[in-house]
Amino acid sequence: MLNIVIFGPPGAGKGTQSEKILRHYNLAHISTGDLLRAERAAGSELGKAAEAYINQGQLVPDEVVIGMVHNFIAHNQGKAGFIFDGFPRTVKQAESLDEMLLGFQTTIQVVLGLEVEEDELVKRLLLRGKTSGRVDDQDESTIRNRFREYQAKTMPLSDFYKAQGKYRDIMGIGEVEDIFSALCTEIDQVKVAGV
Ligand code: B4P
Repeated sequence: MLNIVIFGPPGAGKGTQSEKILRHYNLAHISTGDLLRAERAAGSELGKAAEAYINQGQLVPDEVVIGMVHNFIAHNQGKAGFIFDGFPRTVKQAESLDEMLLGFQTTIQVVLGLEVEEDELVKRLLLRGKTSGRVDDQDESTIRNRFREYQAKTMPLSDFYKAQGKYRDIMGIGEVEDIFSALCTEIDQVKVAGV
């Protein structure tokens, strides 16, 4: 199996690149952001609980997200692999993911970290906010709050995966196709090495 984590701050292009990677490598896509928004649209209890966190730019509690991901993996066995987009976002989530995958006799092969500076991210998210209808993309203070959450809780994950020898930095500024090609180069190296 080929299991990839795509990592980076809000607006770095995780969703954009995941769509391309999953088509190219025939993977199942787990975007916790999309799953949470679908729960909210369906009006489920989980979606209602998540809404306030998302709208304030905070992370949703670990146990909610971890349970959701476990269900997704269990219902998507038999795929060539998974691309994890926006998950894990805390060390607790990363540890749970390692355990979960072990239970399914597989592991993460590579973590691709998209590097984009904060001012560019704010521009991208405010632009998306004009058309996406996403409350968390509408104003700069919520967006800056998402960055604070990222710095405090998600950034430490890069060290977690560096310690496992799985982390790769990729420049996330430039043409979407060029970034995709840089990501594929890293993925192909891992595939050739048969990690
Ligand atoms: P997500 O849905 O994961 O949102 P994101 O980080 O904003 O998006 P992404 O980085 O994928 O950006 P995209 O490609 O779309 O999370 C939303 C919220 O859900 C979180 O704040 C949190 O509350 C909650 N949540 C989700 N997962 C969680 C978890 N595991 N634990 C706890 N809470 C969780 O790109 C953004 C924009 O940039 C797009 O408009 C795109 O067109 C543009 N863009 C992309 N690449 C570009 C490029 N190269 N150049 C110019 N623009 C580009």
